[in-house]
Amino acid sequence: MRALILVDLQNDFMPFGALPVAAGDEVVPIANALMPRFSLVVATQDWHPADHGSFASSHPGTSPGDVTELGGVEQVLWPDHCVQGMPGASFHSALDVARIDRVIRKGSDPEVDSYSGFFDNDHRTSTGLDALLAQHAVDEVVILGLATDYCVQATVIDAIGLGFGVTVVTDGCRAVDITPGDGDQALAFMRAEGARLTTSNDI
Ligand code: VGL
Ligand code: ZN
Repeated sequence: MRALILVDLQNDFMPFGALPVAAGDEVVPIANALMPRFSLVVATQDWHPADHGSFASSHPGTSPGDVTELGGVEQVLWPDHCVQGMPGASFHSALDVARIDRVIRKGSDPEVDSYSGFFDNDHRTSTGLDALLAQHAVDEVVILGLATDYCVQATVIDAIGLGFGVTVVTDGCRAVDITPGDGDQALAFMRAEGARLTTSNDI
């Protein structure tokens, strides 16, 4: 059984959002086109408390882009984004949310970030996504969303580690690209780790 995982298709990661991903909105129609082909669609949702430790605003004297440590792991500091209940945390208004079977919220613990849809960045706490997929006898996941170089990569790598067959829909992903090329490098890394890269036409 195959499931579709949509990563963080939220307003704050769109070009008009607080943590903008260039052309991030272009992946929404791709998600909409693919959802009807899957009997299980899961969407992850970055869901931070207002004082989350990944926000530069939570660490006086720092700026977005600075690197620190959080939950015992390296942490890039971000602008405030995807604050629980705020419009920036909502899914893009054009996303066909009626086709989403389950939403997995992540990043709620202020003391550790959660890029992956499966585990917090310290790998100590599960979001429940693994159990949900097991319950539906899923052995293959198809993944797209935002952002390639952070939450997509982390979700893909955890899915591979958990034993799922993983396909990344490359035209359904866009990168933050703090350093130009980060997104391409992330795709190459995912492929090297065992992910299959394809385009939405081939799903
Ligand atoms: C993400 C940075 C911070 C993502 C989430 O969805 O890739 N990136 N929080
Ligand atoms: Zn976040």
